[in-house]
Amino acid sequence: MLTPATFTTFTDAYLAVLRTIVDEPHAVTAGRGKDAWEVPNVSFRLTDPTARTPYLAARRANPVFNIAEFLWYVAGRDDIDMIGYYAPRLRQLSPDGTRLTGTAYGPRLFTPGGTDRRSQFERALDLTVHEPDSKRAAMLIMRPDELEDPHHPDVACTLALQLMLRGGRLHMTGYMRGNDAKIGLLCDVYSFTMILEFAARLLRVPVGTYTHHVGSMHINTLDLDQVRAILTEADTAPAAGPFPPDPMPADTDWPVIDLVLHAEEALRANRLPMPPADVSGMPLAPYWQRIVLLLEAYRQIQHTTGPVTADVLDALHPGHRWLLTQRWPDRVPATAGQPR
Ligand code: 5HM
Repeated sequence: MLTPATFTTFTDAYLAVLRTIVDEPHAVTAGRGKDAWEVPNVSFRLTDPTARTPYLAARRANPVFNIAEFLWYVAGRDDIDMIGYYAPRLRQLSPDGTRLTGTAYGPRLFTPGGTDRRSQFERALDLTVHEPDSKRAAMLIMRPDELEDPHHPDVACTLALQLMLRGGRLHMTGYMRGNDAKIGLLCDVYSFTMILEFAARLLRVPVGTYTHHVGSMHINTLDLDQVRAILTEADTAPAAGPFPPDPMPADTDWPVIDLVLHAEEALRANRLPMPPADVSGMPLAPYWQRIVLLLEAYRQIQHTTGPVTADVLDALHPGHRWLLTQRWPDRVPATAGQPR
């Protein structure tokens, strides 16, 4: 069998990867202050890359960070100001306290450069349009110069993302030198499949499959107990949901992203609240209005005290509500986590 194991949803792939490492680690690695259990050369394929969210209470995933990381990437940003607001731990990776290097894939993928003044993303999209069977639509992320300093705190873990238009559908392949299976895997597959879905909307073609190849798939030993709890929950607890699918609207384009980024910046700076009554007047599809409201919920968590307001929680995607309840139980009442 030369092609990877195939799963419909990311949840199934995530649990299979975690279980394989916990049950059959090939190596115990030490390095850069972290011991880890490792299985080298892991690959999987997702047939529905839009089913990208595992609803696992023990994982305590942060849906706000996931969407913010996608927005940070497509905005071509590398600043700690934006991403550190959603994930304070990333501040430690910044050599100068203001910018991230390897972790910031945005400038490498989305900032125009070179003699043609296009981004890698634009070139990859153009290739898939003008040469539909192209094998060249690869966007490179890790750079050779990142290894010049062997002690650099932040070297990109992703080597490349490749787009392939096949059978009328847009597929993506992600190639990573290393992936933290508990934390990074979930966030990386989330943002890469969002980039795939956005690219498919821009090209007006359906989303195909997402395939993930990783050189070193590992779990830090400090995370092993939590991973065992995640696996026990998957084996024994009733599954959360089901939550409705949430496809990105067909008319999503750069002006839509710019509007969402504008709202993101205002909310992060706590310039103004954005209650549903105001957001419903924004020229955005309900999907993107719900994303703005998720960022509003996070503004309340960061900048106010007390429970997140019911009007905002009621307007969210029920899966997002459920995840917020798991992550911030003291700020998001459990009843708000149930689909209504
Ligand atoms: O020593 P190294 O540079 O590989 O440490 C980076 C750690 O962050 C590894 O565990 C790597 O797998 C994880 N990581 C990830 O899973 C890092 C990045 C940033 O590029 C990422 N996913 N996107």
